[in-house]
Amino acid sequence: MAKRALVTGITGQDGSYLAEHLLSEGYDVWGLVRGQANPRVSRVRKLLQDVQLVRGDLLDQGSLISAVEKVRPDEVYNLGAISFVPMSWEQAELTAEVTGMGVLRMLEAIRVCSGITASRGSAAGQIRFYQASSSEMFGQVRETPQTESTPFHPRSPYGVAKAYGHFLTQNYRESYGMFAVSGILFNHESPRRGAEFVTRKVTLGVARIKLGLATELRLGNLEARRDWGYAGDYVRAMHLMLGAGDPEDYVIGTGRTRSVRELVEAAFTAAGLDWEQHVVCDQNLHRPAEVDLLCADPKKARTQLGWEPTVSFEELVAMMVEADLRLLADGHDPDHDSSWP
Ligand code: NDP
Ligand code: GDR
Repeated sequence: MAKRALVTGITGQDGSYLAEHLLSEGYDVWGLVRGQANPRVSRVRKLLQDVQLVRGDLLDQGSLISAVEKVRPDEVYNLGAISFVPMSWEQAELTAEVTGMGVLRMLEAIRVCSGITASRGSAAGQIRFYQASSSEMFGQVRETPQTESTPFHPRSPYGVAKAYGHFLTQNYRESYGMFAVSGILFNHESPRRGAEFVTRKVTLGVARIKLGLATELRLGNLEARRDWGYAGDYVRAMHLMLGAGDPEDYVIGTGRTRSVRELVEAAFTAAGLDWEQHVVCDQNLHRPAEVDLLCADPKKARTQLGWEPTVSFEELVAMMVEADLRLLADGHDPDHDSSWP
């Protein structure tokens, strides 16, 4: 019998890559979709024809119980979240509800559907749970590089909500013996990255300038440093974590850190442009509290899971610039329509 996976956040960047990976591994993949007429659902149907969809919302406990009852998954990947950090200051309560409390609701749905109580632990055949935790939990970092045991100091309502979900996942593992793991993933990008995140904003900006559709690109803090990798590599790590012998948490990243300025230089250079002619620094795009430096130590994932990233920073930037040049040349623009490369 094929294994069944239920993926929340199927309409997002990671949901699409994870679904493709699990399908290639022979899984029956179910995606949780929300809303009455969610426009992103048609993109999923086009891109991921073999994925089955089930309705549900991380804000609605009953809907998650119904989804778990219907799908009867072997594995649940909780990728759904309000994931754009600046939005978490504007809608802090919603972020806490979706990104933080949503984890509780999903874990409770699994617990209730599996008949697990404090006195009756999980039996064989239990549902395995993956939580999409984030390097944003490290925030104002206490050490570099960051490992599984680096203390958290989140700098945004998003980071705080992720820290809640992370500790709750550990707590359900310890309280109920659930196979619940947390992947502490550093920034990962792709041609499917949302246009609001800095990598995609830059590669789309470069493509617009190259094609004569724009002359400038407005950005915030160019000095922030991130450990950027390729999303296709990172979803493999999620799957490996749920296939491991024991439920443990892992840091996933490349171990190299670059500034936003270096990202900008690489992307403009890939298109044969001089970034200093086009980039405008805009104070309005700076954050109330910034995460200045992130750099992963992925040693545990390498030694215990055999996980390695395969795409370098330079290859990633070139891949995204090329994809956006093609997309815009074909007359599509993610800021104006819902096409998805
Ligand atoms: P995206 O922003 O691309 O996708 C977020 C997904 O969450 C969308 O499918 C969205 O669905 C869904 N969602 C939002 N609100 C709800 C809700 N109320 N109920 C159910 N689903 C909801 O994120 P990514 O794919 O980049 O990231 C996946 C996860 O990994 C997120 O949890 C993110 O916080 C985390 N993460 C991401 C990293 C990265 O670099 N990409 C790094 C570390 C962690 P809809 O279409 O309906 O809005
Ligand atoms: P991040 O990603 O906040 O790290 O969260 P983002 O790409 O939004 O920002 C990275 C860094 O770039 C700086 N920056 C800008 N960012 C954006 N979005 N737009 C700009 O114009 C701009 N100018 C400079 C930011 O200040 C920041 O320092 C991502 C999300 O995917 C989270 O969900 C995930 O948990 C973390 O990565 C790991």
